[in-house]
Order: sequence, then structure tokens, then C-alpha cells
Amino acid sequence: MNDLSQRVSSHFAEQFGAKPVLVRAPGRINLIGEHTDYNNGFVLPAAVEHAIFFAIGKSDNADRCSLISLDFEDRYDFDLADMQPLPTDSWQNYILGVVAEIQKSGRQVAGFNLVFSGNVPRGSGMSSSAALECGTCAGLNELFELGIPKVDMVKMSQMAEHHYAGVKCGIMDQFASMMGAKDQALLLDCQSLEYRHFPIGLNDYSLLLCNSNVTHSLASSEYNVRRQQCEAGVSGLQKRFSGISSLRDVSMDQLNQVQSQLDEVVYRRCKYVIEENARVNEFTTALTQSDLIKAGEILKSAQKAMKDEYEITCPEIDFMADFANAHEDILGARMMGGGFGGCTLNLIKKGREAAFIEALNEAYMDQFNQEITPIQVNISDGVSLIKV
Ligand code: GAF
Repeated sequence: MNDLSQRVSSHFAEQFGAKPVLVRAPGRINLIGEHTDYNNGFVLPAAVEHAIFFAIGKSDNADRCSLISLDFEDRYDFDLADMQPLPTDSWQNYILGVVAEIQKSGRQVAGFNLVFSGNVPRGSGMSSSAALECGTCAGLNELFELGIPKVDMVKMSQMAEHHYAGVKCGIMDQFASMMGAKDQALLLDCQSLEYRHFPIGLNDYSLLLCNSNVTHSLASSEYNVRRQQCEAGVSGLQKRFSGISSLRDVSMDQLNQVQSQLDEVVYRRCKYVIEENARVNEFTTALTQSDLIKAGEILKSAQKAMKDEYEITCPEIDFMADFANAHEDILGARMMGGGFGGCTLNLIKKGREAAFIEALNEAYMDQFNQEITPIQVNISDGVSLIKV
């Protein structure tokens, strides 16, 4: 057991006594493919060592549940028969949402106690929310012997985010948290949900995350707006072409044919998604051919497109990415995740991390009067039960 699983397990024993189920649920990075998941496209995420740990056990009461967040130093008690989403951004929503989805599927959970603590930086774009949902789902599945297939746990966790957290997210984060494998990314087709583990060979380079330490409050509302704009694009395209159910089915040539009938912003959003899907494909080819220079160039174009076409970056992220993309030790850098803050993902020459971090931090401090936080990531397995 590591320190965090020890911590949740001891706290559970103090508060509730009985021996709990222990679960580890990781955060994720995404190498390429942002906002393509809810457009039925392709993504290349990977689960990481940063994770949330859970201790979950049955309560004495058939209906009463207690949730304890050691990191928020907060406790929430509720009845299964009386669950409601709490105000936006409440940590409880990610757990309550999963319970509600399990109930909706016709499966039975009874009263339970849950203690959790983790080290996935919040607001960093590393999906602490998916880790919270997936860990809760896997823990309840084990505790109540529900027999939910993994892929259904992924979908329930995604729906928890839609219905309780109010973010109409795609499936990437929950999929990566649940299905990740050590040292491998997941090349996922978000339409068929077919995936394969994809080895990441970076030779003399490594992946470095730099957290901007900003999360702009419009992140979730703008996320949902992007989704609506893509749907508006699909509606426009369907008037002209048959066989289109999502932007995944659309070529740039088709999009250009309907450009004059689409709102200018909607056109740019669709263009971004179609080209980002192509970038996932080009990126995996570049990695397969060990062409890291090309991989870096693709990261740079992705950054530019997120800034100019999808408009999901922010001044802090643009500054960090521009700084990195002009740096001699970086092959390419881009914002990672849903947008409006969080981390940049940097493909950096091994051994040059410390010098780069120092230089970036100094420049960022001058510009925004705050620090960046470097995050070294190791690719890990997905959700697992911890045996003691
Ligand atoms: C967030 C969402 F939760 C994902 O589904 C995905 O759309 C991502 O933003 C952007 O690629 O993490």
C-alpha cells in the first residue's frame, strides 16, 4: 500500500471500523485529440500515476451514506432515496452522479461509507473528476457485487458528469482512467469504442506537464457551447449530405462546400475538429516511425488551432505554449484538456527539464506574477482494486 491508500484505509478504520474495499483510480494525460471525443472521433490519452484512492464499505443502514474527502476536509451524509445534484463544482456531485447512474441501470446499492484522497492536481486538465467517478463506480461495483462490465462503468461515469456536474463531456477521460495500461497510451475510436494500447517510444525525449495554475470559470459553460456549435455544424451538413451523424463522418472538402451556409464561428469549430482528428492519425504515424520532429510539429499546430479556431486557450496558456514552442529543447507544446487553463504538454529533450522549467517560470512570473508547477508524469495502469 502507498501513503495515500494507507491514509484512506486508516481514516476509514477510525471512522467506520469494518474492512473496506480499496480502489485506485488514476488521472490521465492526453497526447493529442482534444474535443474530438464528443464528435465521435479519435483520441490518444494515457492513465498516469497521479491518482485518487478510495476506501469504501457497507454502512449499518440500508439507505444512509457518508462521504469523506480528506483533501477538502469535508464530510457529506445523504440518503440514497433522496439524492439531488448539489451546486456546480461541488465535489460530491461526481460521486452522487455515479450512484444515481447505477440505480438508473436497475442495479441495487445499499448504504455505504466512502473515504477518498488523491494527488491528481485539480483544475490541471488531468481529469481528477473522471478519477473520482471511475473509482467510485469500481468500488461500489466490487462492494455490492454488481458485475458491471468495465465499459459500462466508463459510460456511467461519463453520464454522472453530464447529469450531476452539468458538463456534457465526451468519453475520453473516463475511458483512460478505467482502461489505461502502464507505459502505453490508448488509441481510442470514440465512435465504436474500439481501442488499442499504443506504446509511446520517445527515445531522447520525455513528456513534461507545466501547470499554469489557472482555471478560468467559463471552462464548463464554454465546453458545452463548443459541443452545441459542433452539433449545429452537423445539422447544417446533414441538409446537404447524407450519411453524416457526427463530424467524424465529414471531410474538409464537404465542410468547405457548405461554408457559406454555416455561421462563421460554427465553420471554424468544425474545421478544428476535422483537422484535430487528422492530427491524431498523423501523430500516431509519426510516433510509429519514431519521427519526433514531426510529432512536435503536430503538437504546435494543435496549439495554434485550439487558440485560433476552437478558441479554448487563455493568455496564460498561450504564453506558456509560445515560450515552449520557441525553446531549443522543446520539439512541440500544446495545451492539454478541456481548455481555459490547466497544463501545457511539452515534448522536451531528456535532461533539459530543470533548465526549461526555471526559464519558463521566470518569464511566467514576470508576466503574470504567479508560478507554474511542473508535473512529471509516468504512464500507469487504469483503475484497480488494491489487495491487502
Ligand atoms: C474534458 C472532457 F471531459 C473530455 O471528454 C474531452 O472532451 C476533453 O475535455 C477535451 O479533449 O477533459
